[in-house]
Amino acid sequence: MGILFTRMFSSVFGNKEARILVLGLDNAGKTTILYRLQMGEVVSTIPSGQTSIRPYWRCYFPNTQAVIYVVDSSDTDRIRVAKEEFHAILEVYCSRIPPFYSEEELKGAVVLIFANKQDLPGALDDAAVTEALELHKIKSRQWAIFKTCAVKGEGLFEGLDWLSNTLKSGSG
Ligand SMILES: Nc1nc2c(ncn2[C@@H]2O[C@H](COP(=O)(O)OP(=O)(O)O)[C@@H](O)[C@H]2O)c(=O)[nH]1
Ligand SMILES: [Mg+2]
Repeated sequence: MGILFTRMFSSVFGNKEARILVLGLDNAGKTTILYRLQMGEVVSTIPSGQTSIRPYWRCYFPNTQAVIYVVDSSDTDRIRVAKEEFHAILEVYCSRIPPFYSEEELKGAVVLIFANKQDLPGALDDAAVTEALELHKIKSRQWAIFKTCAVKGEGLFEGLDWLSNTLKSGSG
């Protein structure tokens, strides 16, 4: 379900270290994206899939500045599951359960959504994914959605630019 990495490459993030959690259903394109971006340091891969492992994500959340949520925009059969997982993540992320959380740890966390696999026929566009994921329900957290095609590397840097600027502005 997720990949955690730190220290995104310098052209986007300067010398700053950022701790970022990449999440999404299996097959969404997470590994492809990280490979494409040649992310500095992939810290760990969280085993995918089952709802039962969801509690373990929490261990990765403290001091995470951003979540990148990757969606297979062509997988309309599972978009609803993707939505449920997404909101479950934000709920867990928002909750304040010692010893995992403090208000401080959560303050800066922003959310970048990649509407991936735009090259595939029938892929939902960014507006449709926004609707399907019910992104308007996100409260008091900065977010943005970008259309991507990870296999061609399209849209990824635009998304990371937004993330970088948002994190730099410190208002996330
Ligand atoms: N057509 C297309 N296929 C993609 C895209 N991104 C990833 N894939 C393919 O989707 C499959 C799953 O990708 P992967 O990165 O392993 O997904 P993960 O399970 O989220 O890590 C692989 O066969 C990728 O080549 C994309 O933008 N377009
Ligand atoms: Mg993977």
